[in-house]
Amino acid sequence: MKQKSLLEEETICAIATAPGRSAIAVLRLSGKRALPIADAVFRGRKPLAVVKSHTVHLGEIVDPAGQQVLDEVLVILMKAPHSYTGEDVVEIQSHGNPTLLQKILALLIAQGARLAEPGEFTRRAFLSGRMDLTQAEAVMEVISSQNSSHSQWALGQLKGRLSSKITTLRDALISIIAQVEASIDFSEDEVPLCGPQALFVRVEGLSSELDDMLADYEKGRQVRDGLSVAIVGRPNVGKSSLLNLLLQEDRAIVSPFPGTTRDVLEETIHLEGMLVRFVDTAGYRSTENPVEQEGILRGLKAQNEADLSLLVLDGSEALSEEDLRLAKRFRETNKIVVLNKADLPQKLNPSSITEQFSGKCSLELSTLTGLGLYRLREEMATFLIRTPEKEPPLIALLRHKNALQAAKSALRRASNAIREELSPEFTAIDLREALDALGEITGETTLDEILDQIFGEFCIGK
Ligand SMILES: Nc1nc2c(ncn2[C@@H]2O[C@H](COP(=O)(O)OP(=O)(O)OP(=O)(O)O)[C@@H](O)[C@H]2O)c(=O)[nH]1
Ligand SMILES: [Mg+2]
Repeated sequence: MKQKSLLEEETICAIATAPGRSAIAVLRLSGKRALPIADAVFRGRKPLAVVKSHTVHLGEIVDPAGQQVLDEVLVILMKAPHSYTGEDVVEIQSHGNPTLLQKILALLIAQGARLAEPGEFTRRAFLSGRMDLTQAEAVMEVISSQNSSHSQWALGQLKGRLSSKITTLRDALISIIAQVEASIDFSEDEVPLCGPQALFVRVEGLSSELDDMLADYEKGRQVRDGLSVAIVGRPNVGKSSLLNLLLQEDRAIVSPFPGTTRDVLEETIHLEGMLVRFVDTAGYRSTENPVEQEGILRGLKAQNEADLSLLVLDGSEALSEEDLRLAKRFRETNKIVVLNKADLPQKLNPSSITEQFSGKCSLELSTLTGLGLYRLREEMATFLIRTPEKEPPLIALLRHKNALQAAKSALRRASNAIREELSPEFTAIDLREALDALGEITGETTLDEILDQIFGEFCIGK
């Protein structure tokens, strides 16, 4: 990605709507020459150069070379600085035909516009100060969100929930730094300074605010990534059959041969309005086969990361060594034991199994007849639906978590320096490091490579 100054010289264009046929599609132009470029191909009642900002105009797209009319369009004009990018922006609403769109795009490029890179419109919005980095990231989150709590969270971030929190923290930190730096340059007789004890309390106060935000990360991650349920158990108990039953489709291979599933298989379904990712895993057993061993390891990893696990047993058989060994690997509370094959004569009893396996509950199921499915769905929903938080979590992105942790370590070093009564220069260095780490979240101190990475994940046209 080029430097800011060069970037701003160029006018960019892109198709902003999804590929394929649609009733209407949108092409976007942004930059210093957006108006003249659009005027060269647009024939309306008046040239765009003379109309007011934030107005809509009906007209035609005409190839300036042969004067051929390509389409009837609506053009929306948003002049700098009151536009998404902060630059002059023209949006062309044409008919949603891919060939036609490519032709209009080619006309804009022939007039001097350049095809935008992924996320370049939003990057310009960030560079011109229309939004900070957390808000730019939120744009992508709004587009990619798959459930209502994720989109609500993303919208909050877009409106600046996280930015304003980080700004408050940075302001508090700047005021502490000012105190420390004043104590380097002046004596207490010259300016009123707060003593080391008061300084220590202020740094610790900030540090505990960072702790609160970090504690929210796991909740935030769940809001963003959705919930996951791992289906685990020894071979042949019916895990893949259960996945197929939940999905109501023949997704995973089912066979009477133990060791059929070798890799993790993931599919998402709606459960009481929540999106839940179900992960079918390889049957757990001792094996010399390296492929199967790898599959089992992946299954255990999925189980560790899952919000809930379904430990599947074969109710028609006595408990085996493998059932018992696997049960030991579980955290106490996050499993439901499923006694499958309830259509066959039973050897296991649900209530004694719940006790023995310290699970949340045990229930009988037959993937063959569907018996017990309704209750299983109910139990999973009760487990997974938590009372909605009054305040959605502030952080959900790993990048934010890492920066907060870096800020926190720097604050810890600053606290130690104050407690040990080291020279204030040391405290000032640590506090400045914390300030930079917080600035990375909002984009004040973010390296170009990181910006490239963030905006590179956007779609073209956004
Ligand atoms: N009678 C009966 N048979 C079942 C039931 N569920 C699964 N089976 C049978 O049990 C066998 C194993 O089923 P799978 O779903 O492949 O078992 P799995 O746990 O995924 O096995 P691996 O992938 O080898 O770990 C198949 O022959 C299924 O038809 C059930 O509820 N009742
Ligand atoms: Mg299987």
